[in-house]
Amino acid sequence: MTVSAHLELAQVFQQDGFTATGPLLSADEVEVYRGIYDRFLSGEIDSGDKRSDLGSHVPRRDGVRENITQIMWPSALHRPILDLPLHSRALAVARELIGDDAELDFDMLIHKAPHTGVPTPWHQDAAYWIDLPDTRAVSIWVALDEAVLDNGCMWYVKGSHQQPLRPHRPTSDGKNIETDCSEDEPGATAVPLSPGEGAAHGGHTLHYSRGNTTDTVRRAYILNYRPAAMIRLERAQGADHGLEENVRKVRNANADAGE
Ligand SMILES: O=C(O)CCC(=O)C(=O)O
Repeated sequence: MTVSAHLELAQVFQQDGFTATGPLLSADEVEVYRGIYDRFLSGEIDSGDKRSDLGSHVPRRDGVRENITQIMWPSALHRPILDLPLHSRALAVARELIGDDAELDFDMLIHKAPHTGVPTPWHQDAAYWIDLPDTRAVSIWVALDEAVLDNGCMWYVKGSHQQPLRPHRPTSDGKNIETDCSEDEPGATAVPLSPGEGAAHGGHTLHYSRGNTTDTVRRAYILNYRPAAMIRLERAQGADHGLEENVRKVRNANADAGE
């Protein structure tokens, strides 16, 4: 990408609170990530209690393991991911968008199986996080499948990053949070993506995705960045998005299994 294209990306991000990033992975690279992703989904790569159902506020359909599978910290659970190109490319984009001091805060997988039909509730990521003096943050959502309206491409609300954080309440199962918003909200914009393309949003940007009502999977790899000093501050307060506790449990389970 050229210098002016990066500048433009940063301007759109500042103005709207989100921006499409363009392609971050080639078709061949997408295949490699899909292979690893499916090993996580099948359980071949153990994710311990880092795996949860982001859609557990809705009863599960027969034969569906989770409504929305969320796996935190794939790069810590399976280190070879860090030798693949996405982390360095997404880091370069994050630095263009929020500054040269950006580092990876955490990564995650969010998957919507066919016909699960459960929307990701409207929320602002900052409502999940501890308060920090420097609120710069960016989340880069990378599609590994064609992401369209009916399988749950992301929606963002333009300009919502400049408004105060909305009140959030727990979802009905108490495991996640949601806020009042809808696709009719002024500025609400769907961002369909092709496999390998990304979209970036800030920590205060309202977002959501529809449920997957199609025959195909919707796999996304998500990388979150914030200033290195703020990550240190988070960690000092014990906020690591589940890294230590869960990695320790998986390591212990592997040791128990004789690995
Ligand atoms: O993939 C989704 O449906 C939701 C993603 C999300 O909430 C996020 O990336 O912060």
